[in-house]
Amino acid sequence: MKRVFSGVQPTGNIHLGNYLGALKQFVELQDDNECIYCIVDMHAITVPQDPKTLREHTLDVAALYLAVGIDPKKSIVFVQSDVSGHAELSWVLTCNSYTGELSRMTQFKDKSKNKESAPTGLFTYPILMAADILLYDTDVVPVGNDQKQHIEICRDLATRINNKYEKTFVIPDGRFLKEGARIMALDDPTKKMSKSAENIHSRISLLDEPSKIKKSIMKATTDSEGIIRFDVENKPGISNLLNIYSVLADKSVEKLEAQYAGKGYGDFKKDLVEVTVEALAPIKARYEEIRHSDELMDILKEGAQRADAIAQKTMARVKKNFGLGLGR
Ligand code: ATP
Ligand code: LTN
Repeated sequence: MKRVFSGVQPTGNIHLGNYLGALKQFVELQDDNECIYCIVDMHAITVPQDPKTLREHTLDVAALYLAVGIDPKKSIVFVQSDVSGHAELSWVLTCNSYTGELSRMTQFKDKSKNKESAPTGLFTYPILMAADILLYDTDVVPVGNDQKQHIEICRDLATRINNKYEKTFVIPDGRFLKEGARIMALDDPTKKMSKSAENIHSRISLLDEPSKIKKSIMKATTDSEGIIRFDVENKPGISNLLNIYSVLADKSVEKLEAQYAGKGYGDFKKDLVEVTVEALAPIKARYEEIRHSDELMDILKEGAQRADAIAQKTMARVKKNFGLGLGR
């Protein structure tokens, strides 16, 4: 059995992109692997957060994890800040990293662009992420393509430390999404669907009402050709919608093209609204059931205890190999 670890930030608006790109894989992996899924609230505070909202969003993501099918009997689900090893290991890794390699991270460059000064946490974000992964002797990290650089720096840090000190860490592999599986924004299909985009119709959030889903899909940008054909280059809008339809209805894009031959975008979109509402309804129902329950709190508490037991073992090994503490 391989150990799988991944995390999602509690920043609200979990959307179809997050679901199809990340959460769906999490669910599929739990049958054949030992999975640990985290809500990375300490990553969220790399940018300013309102404390109340942050906690609500943390519980929202936790409930969504369970609602999409992550099973706490199979997987460990917990909140990052509930296990102190993340912050501890992060410091040890920080002392073995270079400002040069962190400066090359595109996420940092993007997020600090045009700012006079950037928060240090934004700069060291990849180190905390490496700590998340290495703390659990992780073999596989399922993430979106945008995280490739972060996985690479995690592997570099682990290799560097293993070469310098006794072998301390397992070197993890990223499990990246196929390029085609990236869900694009509905209003601008050249950009990825994103939590932070201002236009709410650019995304479909997992908890959107049917009327909102309808509006967003009917408004989605297409092209003037009027033919339902998959062609990302020339028809990014309709290709994105075909992609969404295909995964939600579990039908191949070719089948859909055949099914909609001679039909217009209006018909296609109407059906996609139905497919989407139907796919999200059980997720929403389960979410409502569990979001404010004691069950959710119990699952997260138990998850943190199980995660902490693994984390403590790793930290004992790290401290021994680095000569930290009393050594007993
Ligand atoms: P933002 O949209 O504000 O940049 P995010 O949606 O990427 O944030 P994260 O918490 O960083 O939010 O991502 C959670 C997971 O969802 C990651 O594995 C990420 O790669 C994946 N993901 C995010 N957006 C998409 C998308 N449009 N298509 C596919 N996967 C996505
Ligand atoms: N940076 C990731 C979230 C994240 C993560 C992790 C993913 C934080 N720690 C550890 C995998 C493993 C993101 O923005 N998607």
